[in-house]
Amino acid sequence: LHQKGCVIWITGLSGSGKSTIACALSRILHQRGKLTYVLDGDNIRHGLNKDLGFKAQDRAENIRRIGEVAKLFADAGVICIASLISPYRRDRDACRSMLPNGDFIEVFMDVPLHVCEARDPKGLYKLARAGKIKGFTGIDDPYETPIHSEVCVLNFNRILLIDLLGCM
Ligand code: GGZ
Repeated sequence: LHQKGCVIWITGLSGSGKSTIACALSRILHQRGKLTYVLDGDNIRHGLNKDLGFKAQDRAENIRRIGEVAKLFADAGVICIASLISPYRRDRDACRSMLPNGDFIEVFMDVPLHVCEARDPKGLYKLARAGKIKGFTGIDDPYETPIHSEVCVLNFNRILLIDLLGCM
């Protein structure tokens, strides 16, 4: 296998479509003969990171660990797709700085809160609004919008995705 690894870091609110795009991206790259691996925040919180909650410090540690694992995958020549809310700029930038220039591709799911909230696939926004989940991103916890992301996804469809990845 002669493939250079990298990290594609997908950030955005809950319900913004991070996992969907991560899966689609992985499938398309596979079809092109690339080796990929998806690290999904929500999944990893059930295993490697099951000791972590949602306070700023725990989110920072969640992101740090996933950043380290993603770097290992990239070192092994895998295109690692990390999909996490990763709400703090400094945590995302810390992951970026672990990789050589150009090997960390930040993808911002630029979906407004009201759209995510209307989707509410798991009913979590409803619970957050009712005060049954405290510190929910976008409701009573911050999300720091990326300023220098490589890719900004406003409206996801398969064609757009293929265009974006034309260079891979
Ligand atoms: C945000 C929360 C919270 C709180 C549970 N805030 O959309 P989901 O449901 O399926 O994925 C979200 C996931 C967030 O985990 P991450 O590892 O991506 O977050 S971070 O990068 O900030 O560490 C959401 C669910 O967990 N969830 N409580 N309070 N999202």
